[in-house]
Amino acid sequence: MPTAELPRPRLALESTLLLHGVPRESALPLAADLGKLAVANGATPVLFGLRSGRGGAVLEPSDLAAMREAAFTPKLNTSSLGAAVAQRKSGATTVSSTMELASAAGVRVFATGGLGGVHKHLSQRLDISTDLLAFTRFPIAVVTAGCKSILDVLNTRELLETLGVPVIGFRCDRFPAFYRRDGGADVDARFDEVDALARFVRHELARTCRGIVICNPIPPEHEISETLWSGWLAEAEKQAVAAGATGRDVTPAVLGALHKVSGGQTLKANIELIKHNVAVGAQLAAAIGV
Ligand code: PSU
Ligand code: MN
Repeated sequence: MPTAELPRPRLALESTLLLHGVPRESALPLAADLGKLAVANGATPVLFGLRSGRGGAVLEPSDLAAMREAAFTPKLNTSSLGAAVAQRKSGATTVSSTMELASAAGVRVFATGGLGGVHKHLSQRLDISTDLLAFTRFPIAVVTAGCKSILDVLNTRELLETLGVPVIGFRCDRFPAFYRRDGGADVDARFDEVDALARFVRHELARTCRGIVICNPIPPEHEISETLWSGWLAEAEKQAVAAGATGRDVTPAVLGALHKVSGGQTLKANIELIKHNVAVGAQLAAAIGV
């Protein structure tokens, strides 16, 4: 269904976190839970991604099920999206490509888990997610638990500043980092009420035609302690390096290793923070009304 026909307000969701961010068996139940949460909080969920042979970029549950069964579904960012469309390939959209597709469809709010950003030098190469650049190009508000804690969080925050991207705290003063509520840096401004945030988002999108980062920290009861986190991360990084992960495979490899090393605790936290973002994103979309 073209997104214009979907009842408003709409909330965009991305397929990479479902197909690459969580284990295979969690993808469909998580998608169903997110859909229900969006509706319960006042918005129609729209899941973006490409399924070969199917027109448009909106995925139905049956598309997701088929893509989950496939041996491999590539991650598509803004650099690889166009060729995949032209060649009618399947692919999971990341934050950057979902921002591109959703904003073109007139959707104004998108909920994800955590942004990509500046990677640590695990593979001895410069590796910066195009998610950050996408905020300078596509007018959509992205509700996120900050950037992923596997990244160089402080340099990611610096680069958002350099790019002139507004980083807004929803009920927080600090830039969060996924499993951690405080990533060690500030936000540009804080909003505590959904209605006031919605008024700001509406004006800012119209004024700049660029994106906005809405930081929604992981709920305190699901936050992972600093000590546990640093131990797990060190071990997961070792495993990802030993497995030879580079480029687009680094994020899924480190997240996958973390879920194993932590005995499933990072997966649980990951799922909880995504749900929290979808609930807040749907409330924001409902208040904006688009
Ligand atoms: N949030 C999650 N899990 C994920 C991602 C986000 O909770 O897997 C995905 C998003 O799609 C994001 C991508 O755009 O990871 C970043 O990948 P890279 O670092 O290769 O740009
Ligand atoms: Mn990269």
